[in-house]
Amino acid sequence: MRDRGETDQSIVATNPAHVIIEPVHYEWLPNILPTTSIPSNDTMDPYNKQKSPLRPLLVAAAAVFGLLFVAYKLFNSESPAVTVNKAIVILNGNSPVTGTVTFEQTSPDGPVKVTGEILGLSPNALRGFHVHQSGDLSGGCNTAGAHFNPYGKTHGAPADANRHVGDLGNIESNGSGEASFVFTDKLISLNGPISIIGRSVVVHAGTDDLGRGDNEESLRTGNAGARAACGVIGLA
Ligand SMILES: [Cu+2]
Ligand SMILES: [Zn+2]
Repeated sequence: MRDRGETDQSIVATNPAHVIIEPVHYEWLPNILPTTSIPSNDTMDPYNKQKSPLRPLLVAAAAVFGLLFVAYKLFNSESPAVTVNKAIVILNGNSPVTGTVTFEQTSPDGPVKVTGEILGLSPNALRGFHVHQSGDLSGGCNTAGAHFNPYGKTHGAPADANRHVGDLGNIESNGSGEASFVFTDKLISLNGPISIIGRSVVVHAGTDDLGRGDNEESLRTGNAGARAACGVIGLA
């Protein structure tokens, strides 16, 4: 009995199945269970986006929005259009003539309203009144250049189709040598490529014949004579 019992115990202790099975059984169980149960848990995990089928769509949408934003910024980077509504000229020169002229334009393509108060003129006279090419008065009114003529026309009256843009005709003084006037002109502009801003206004010592003088100078200057006063057309 004693021998048998000892033999039985040694057999049990050295039984390979008994030794191996126990540790293997506990190691495999947790390895198998998680891998088979993870997929359902994974799709419900909001922080694990690596496996989300929406991820490529989100990336594509972000890229499209980014490109649209850049394109929008590029198209809107041009400077905003500024409309000039009013300009002013202070007239002075080598004569007793002084004055102030304002130009007003309510829309960039609309007519311009011209308002003036000029003193020191000959009494009851018509005096040539023009926009000249340049605002450079460094040499007095003589460096203001010719009549502003961006279309290469000949000199004329304000109502003529053929006229310099700068041809504003004559102003008329009263018995005290003062001229107060308001008129509108459709050709001059404070805006766009032929704006008169930065150019000059000249009041002449003589009368503008409006191109009807039947001579060459009439079609250039209207024979308006010397330049009595001038001023640069500035923003008001
Ligand atoms: Cu002139
Ligand atoms: Zn002219």
